[in-house]
Amino acid sequence: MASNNFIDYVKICCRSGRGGAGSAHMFRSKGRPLGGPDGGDGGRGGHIILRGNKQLWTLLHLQYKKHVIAGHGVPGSGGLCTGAEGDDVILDVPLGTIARDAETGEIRAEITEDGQEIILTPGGRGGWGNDHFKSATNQAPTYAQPGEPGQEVWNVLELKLLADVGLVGFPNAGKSTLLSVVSAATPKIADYAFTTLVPNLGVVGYRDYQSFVMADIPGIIEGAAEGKGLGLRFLKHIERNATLLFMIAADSPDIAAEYQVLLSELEQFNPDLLDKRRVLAITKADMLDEELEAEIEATLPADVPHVFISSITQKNIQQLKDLLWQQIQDARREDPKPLRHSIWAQKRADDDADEDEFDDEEVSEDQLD
Ligand SMILES: Nc1nc2c(ncn2[C@@H]2O[C@H](COP(=O)(O)OP(=O)(O)OP(=O)(O)O)[C@@H](O)[C@H]2O)c(=O)[nH]1
Ligand SMILES: [Mg+2]
Repeated sequence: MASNNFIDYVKICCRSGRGGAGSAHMFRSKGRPLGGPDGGDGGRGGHIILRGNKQLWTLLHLQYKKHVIAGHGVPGSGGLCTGAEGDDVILDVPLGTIARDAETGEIRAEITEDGQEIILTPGGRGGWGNDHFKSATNQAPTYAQPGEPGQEVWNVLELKLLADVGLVGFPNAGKSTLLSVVSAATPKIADYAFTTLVPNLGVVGYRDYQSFVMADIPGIIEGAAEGKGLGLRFLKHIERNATLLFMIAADSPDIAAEYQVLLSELEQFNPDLLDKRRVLAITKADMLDEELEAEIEATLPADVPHVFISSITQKNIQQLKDLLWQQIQDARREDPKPLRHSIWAQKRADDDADEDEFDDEEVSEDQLD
């Protein structure tokens, strides 16, 4: 994934089409001088429609699209002819896109499924022709309705990735390395802080050709809620994840304290994040001997399942997957809907059949430096 092409926020002015006016036409023909009203209705104005597209994973294609304008409806005409509808504009967006009114912040649409269509800005209704208004006391109305005007609304489209597991940790904890080892993703990895600047997604192959989606987001540091480091803006991408995998390096001076810092930053961003299922991974465990591991284990928080892993030696990677899978299944049982439509899951489910040896994949030297 080209990292600088990840756009998760765009603001667009949407102008829907005006409805066509109804016609006030009177029927006339030889032998029927008083033919009566036969004005047709105007066509409705064009809608602006959001459509889910699982092939997309960013809003990049909308970045420079500031105005979207739908067509106007055509007025009705004599002979009870209804005017044509205005042309709709369809905006394809990735799954997980939310549309808000830019002024009020009100959520107008949320796209979670491929092919799902939601009218974001409805076109104006077409006016009724005079035929609708004839009655016993007014058999030849000369009145017809004008078309309804269209709407002009500034909308914000925001993408919140739909993944099953979100990686949370300080910079350099080894998040991207883990993603590169368990999935086919190739995130940038280096031994300096903030290597990852935009989220990366990877599909993790699991036993029996199953898979789940993991999202690697930029590292969080103490004070991120006040804007330190890259801030918390990327945390929105784990808001809809079923499970959070906290990752803390084994060489951290105080693992329990670091865990608390991460929790409190998450809470400041959105307290609901604390209701999610959590797993704690102590990374880089290849640097520990058994004695040290036991010593660290005694200090770990009791309220969260933990596992010592090493992405480099593959230590406990399968155990970690088992643990995550179990949590994902539990979460899906509780709330089956939102995570079923993961962006890549569908695509990779087909590919997975060819990848039996996926779990045993060796980490290549290139991936690690
Ligand atoms: N010894 C050892 N080193 C590791 C392991 N996993 C990652 N590293 C090293 O730790 C450094 C940081 O790894 P990254 O995966 O880039 O860390 P990150 O958490 O993605 O960091 P940011 O993107 O900056 O937030 C790299 O030099 C990796 O080679 C591991 O299991 N064992
Ligand atoms: Mg990284």
